[in-house]
Amino acid sequence: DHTKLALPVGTTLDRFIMRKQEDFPYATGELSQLLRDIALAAKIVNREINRSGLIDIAGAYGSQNVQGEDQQKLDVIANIRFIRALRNGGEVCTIISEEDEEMIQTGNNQGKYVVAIDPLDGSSNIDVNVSIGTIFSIYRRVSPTGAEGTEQDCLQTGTHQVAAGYVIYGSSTMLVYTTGNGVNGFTYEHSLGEFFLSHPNISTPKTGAIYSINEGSSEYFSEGMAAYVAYCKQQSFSARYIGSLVADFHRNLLKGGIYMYPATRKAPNGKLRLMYECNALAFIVEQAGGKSSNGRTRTLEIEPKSLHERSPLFIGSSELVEKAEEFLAAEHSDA
Ligand code: P6P
Repeated sequence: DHTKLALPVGTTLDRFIMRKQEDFPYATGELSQLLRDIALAAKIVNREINRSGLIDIAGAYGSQNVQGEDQQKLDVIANIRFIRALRNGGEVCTIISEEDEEMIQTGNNQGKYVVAIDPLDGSSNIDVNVSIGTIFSIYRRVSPTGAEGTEQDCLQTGTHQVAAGYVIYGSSTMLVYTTGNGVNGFTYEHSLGEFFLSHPNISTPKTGAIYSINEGSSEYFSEGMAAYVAYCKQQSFSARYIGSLVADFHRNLLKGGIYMYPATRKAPNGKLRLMYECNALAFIVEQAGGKSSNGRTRTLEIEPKSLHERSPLFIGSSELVEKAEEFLAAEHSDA
């Protein structure tokens, strides 16, 4: 059998995908191709984001961008690029995107996969040069090939993901993903147009000293939520909240910590979307040894009811998530 080579740092993403495919004797290469299609779109979006500052300058003298086209918002551009890459790749029959109310049929009815994607989360941050990200989940379709994907194909629980990942467009651009055998991070070298393995086998610390939550909403926190935030302060944790989910998640994944977007009186199901934000990050964090829940139920086991449903999110170091769940449970037992 294949010796499970620990591929050296510096391996390209392409070689990594190829070598990992060899670990699956029956793999036919479609998922590998799909991952390559996503990486291609990420490179294109990365270039658009880096140019956006210039376009804005040009935009200051009218709404035209440097190509003389009508200036589109970056999340619209990212959505178009990822959908186009997935459509042209041929492996995906149906996409659900944060940017589109309805399922997107690619026309590849033989495609075996469905992708749920937030093409550019936190795009309100781009104008102020804060890191932003793409988040994606990949499922195998459950309906027979030869026809369009169905809502049932799209509304699978997170435990059915075959892969998930995110791109963070920050001080450097990284692609971090899992196919269920650990989490690996690749850093983009734009002068070569390649992603290189920089963070092999990411494992998140069991505990940490960082908590990420918007305390501007404290007036709307439940008792248990308020009690847990008070606990974090008693522990002298650092408050770190960038307001960009991928940036907050990525920092906590590497350093240890917890990100929370709770249910509040203002947002009874929280704000984040189950299918293309919570589930993807939950798969990644569990593969890295962390935890993710809605405060009570494991995120990956939440039964989706609609494409864009929201879910509260408590995600990060396992001991911090468990402690938050204890505080939230206490409020229910008192009630
Ligand atoms: P709030 C950005 O809009 C986003 O979807 C996440 O990236 C971020 O963590 C969260 O919402 C911020 O929301 O309500 O704290 O401004």
